[in-house]
Amino acid sequence: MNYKIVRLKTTGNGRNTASVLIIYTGGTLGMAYDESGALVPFNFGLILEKIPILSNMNIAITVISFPEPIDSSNVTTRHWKDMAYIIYENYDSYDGFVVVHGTDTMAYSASMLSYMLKGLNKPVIFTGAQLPISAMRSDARENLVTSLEIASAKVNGLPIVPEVCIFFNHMLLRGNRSKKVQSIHFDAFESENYPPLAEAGIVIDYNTNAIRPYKPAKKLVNMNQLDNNVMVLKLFPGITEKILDHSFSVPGLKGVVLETYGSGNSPSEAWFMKSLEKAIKKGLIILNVSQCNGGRVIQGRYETSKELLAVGVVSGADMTTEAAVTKLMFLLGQNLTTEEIRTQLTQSLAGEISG
Ligand code: ASN
Repeated sequence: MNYKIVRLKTTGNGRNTASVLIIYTGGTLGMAYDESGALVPFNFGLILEKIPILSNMNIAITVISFPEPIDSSNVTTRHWKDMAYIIYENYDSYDGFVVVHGTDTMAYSASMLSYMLKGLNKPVIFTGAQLPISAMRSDARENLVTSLEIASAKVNGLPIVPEVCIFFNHMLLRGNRSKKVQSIHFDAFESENYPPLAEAGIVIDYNTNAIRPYKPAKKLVNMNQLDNNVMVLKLFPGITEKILDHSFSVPGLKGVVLETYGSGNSPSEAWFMKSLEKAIKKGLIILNVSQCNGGRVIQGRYETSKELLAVGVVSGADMTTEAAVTKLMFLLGQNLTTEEIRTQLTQSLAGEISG
């Protein structure tokens, strides 16, 4: 693929304490107004013109751009493979990575990368902005500058945050625990079921107890086999048998994330349970996550979820939908048996689920 690579001239060049690779995929952060007033992706290699302060950082910064920057609503499995490939190929040459990405699907991409980059021991910080970099009140500068600082932060020569995260509006969150919750305000992301990994105020205050520890001797493996024959089905009062049955019989469908109510509840009517049971017997994997942002699925807590357990629905516990659907695609791509996938769905691959 035809990536554009640009080394930025930072003052520290030669005396830099760390090196970071920025992977520019697109999104609002990297947009600027053209002559007609429309927002278009700008040449990210010229980022120093937009944020001159970057040149004062003691970090050697390299930018690699997707040939065609995308709005993150257009992200596909191919883009995840590209991101993972770029990190894998450049892994030994940099202390950390910043992925500039649109906010709309950032939580999906960060979740997927956390599974694909097995054995990761370096920071991979996703960031973006609610307002384009050229807008007067843009949040782009703060988000990008602090992400670079976090991606290069070390203590005793070891990275402070050796995992895939999202940095946005002063908060560093575990990527596979995050969710976009705001489309207007600057605090776009939340991680309801896991504490923030850091908060950036006058200093960056790291929550070391919550951060995945550095694992000596771990080697990075690029697990790039994915299978996207999956879907997310959100329950709503009034859902019909026909809709459910048809959804489960989509040719090639292998896995469904079922978004249930509250702590994992669903209608308990016979036709509903029969439809699930039939689908599971056919080999479909159905994973139960809650429509609530906080809390967890506890199958069997209420009468209305007891039967889900009995028919073989897998509990997604406190996983987000974003972490769940990407985990299904990831596990389905790994040549595992249905039973192995069902088991691994309930276990933590990269800190996405509580034990
Ligand atoms: N539509 C944009 C995107 O996700 C939204 C943003 O980045 N704020 O690419």
